[in-house]
Amino acid sequence: MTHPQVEVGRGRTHSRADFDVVIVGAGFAGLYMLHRLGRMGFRARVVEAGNGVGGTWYWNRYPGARCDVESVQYSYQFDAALQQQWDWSERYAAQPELLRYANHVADRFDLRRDIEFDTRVVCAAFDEAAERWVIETDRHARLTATYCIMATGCLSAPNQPQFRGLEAYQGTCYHTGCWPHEEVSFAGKRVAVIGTGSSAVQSIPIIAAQANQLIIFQRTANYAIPAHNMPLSDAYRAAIKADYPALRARARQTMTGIDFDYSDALALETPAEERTREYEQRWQRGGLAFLGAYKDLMVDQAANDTAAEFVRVKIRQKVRDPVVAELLAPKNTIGCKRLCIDIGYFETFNRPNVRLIDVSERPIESITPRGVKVGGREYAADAIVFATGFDAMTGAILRIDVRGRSGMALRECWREGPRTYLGLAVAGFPNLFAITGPGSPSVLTNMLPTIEQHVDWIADALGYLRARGLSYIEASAPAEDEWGAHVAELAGSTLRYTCGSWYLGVNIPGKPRTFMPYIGGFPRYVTKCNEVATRGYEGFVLG
Ligand code: N01
Repeated sequence: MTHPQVEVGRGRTHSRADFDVVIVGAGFAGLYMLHRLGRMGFRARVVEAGNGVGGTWYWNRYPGARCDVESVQYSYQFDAALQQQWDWSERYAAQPELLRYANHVADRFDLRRDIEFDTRVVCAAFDEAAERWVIETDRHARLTATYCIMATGCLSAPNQPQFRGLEAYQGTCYHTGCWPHEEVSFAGKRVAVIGTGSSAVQSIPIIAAQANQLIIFQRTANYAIPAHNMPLSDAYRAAIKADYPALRARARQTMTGIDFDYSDALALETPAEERTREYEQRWQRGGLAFLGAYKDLMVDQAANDTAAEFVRVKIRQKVRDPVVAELLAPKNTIGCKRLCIDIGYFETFNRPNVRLIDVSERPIESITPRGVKVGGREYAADAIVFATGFDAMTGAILRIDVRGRSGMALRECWREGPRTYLGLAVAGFPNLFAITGPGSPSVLTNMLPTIEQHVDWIADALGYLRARGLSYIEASAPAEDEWGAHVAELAGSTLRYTCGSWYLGVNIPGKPRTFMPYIGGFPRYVTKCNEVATRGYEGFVLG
């Protein structure tokens, strides 16, 4: 293939790259990025490992998977007609509906023709001489592009702990993060679930209802707030649609980008009875807004203890066996790990076919050919479900061999923890962007608006460069250092360091302990991104 010579920034000429932009991943981030760039006339190509769109909702097909932000907000807002025409059926949409939505968006905006499915990017290297990215795939294809955008997701690299003996296990293994596409039935089976995070909390009640016997191996008990999921009425949907622009505007002003009721009151300045009433009201309403009850819950341990104890009391009321109830009652800071939203999770432990095995003191020794071994005892299982989470925030990017200037490996640059400017760009890696990368609010906010904000910012930046005949943008090292220090300073002021969460990378052996998301809240972050752009991409070097 021959490439015409094209003018690039500073009067340089190079042969034309295959694409202006290669986007890695066709989840909600990749789809919108492709749409935005297409509308701007950029030649963009998405490379996607799965054989369909949807990202998280393509892979996480485990029983009970659903969003924990209300569907009417866990949705795109970039297109008013889409927002008005799509009808969510439930308060928290289940995975099949979310996947239908992703497919609808791909079809509606005619995105599929620019997506290469069943293709995994294995390497992305910046060719300094030609000033372009060379992207290699597991199909031995080689694409070149001026810009490379990682839309690889924050929770998309499954964590499969390497238990001794796993390879000799004779039953069937599943991981919640890459569930089979065909129907899985646990009817009549003895099933083991390892892990009690959000994925386990969602899937355990459903697996328990099918299986002959279910054994859950819990290392750390988790807080869960009832979802009170329900079908949405036509009247409710109509009211939301009439209010959508205002609702979205209100959401943009909150720390999480979610329009719900945050109080400015302090737990420790509120009389105990009133506080309990407040917690009770939020418990009855259900969902993540529980932690919005008081402003000091995530910064003051004594304040946090009041909310934690409220939930522990609820767990003790729900679980009949006091020994099991005590094991299920978390002892750590509520909200330190991601809060779970449940549908009948704790009640499941009252079923006669369900057993809880505590592995907090005595870890799982091995997987035997017949099951799971703990404390010298084997628990037989026909199937094991690994609900063991993800190598979060950095895992999916680092599983690709990303190389910047002088062949510098991103894995090497991030050996002590991820370093980014705004979670969007990395010094030494020109023309590379991450959507919801480490150092941005991402997982602490509603992912859809957060994705849209990043996509819009990146698209605007590329438009800015093109309008000026430039084609080169790179985060400067001082800007990256300053941003990293700011992210770390804010994180240090909360209670988020008090537990071993995936936010900190503690769940992955050998991963550096760094609080990865930006904790300063959505409005503050957006203001900063806008200022950077308004000042001619301050902190970036353009050319
Ligand atoms: O993963 P997790 P997840 N031996 O890391 C345990 C999002 N999400 O897939 O806590 C024994 O939370 C581990 O134990 P511990 C959401 O943001 C959203 O459930 O490390 N146990 C933990 O119990 C969520 O936070 C939804 O001690 C081991 C579990 O496995 C994020 O994804 C639904 C172990 C992993 O929990 C991740 O959730 C699902 C070992 N060797 C997920 N290794 C929604 O509702 C790990 N564990 C939208």
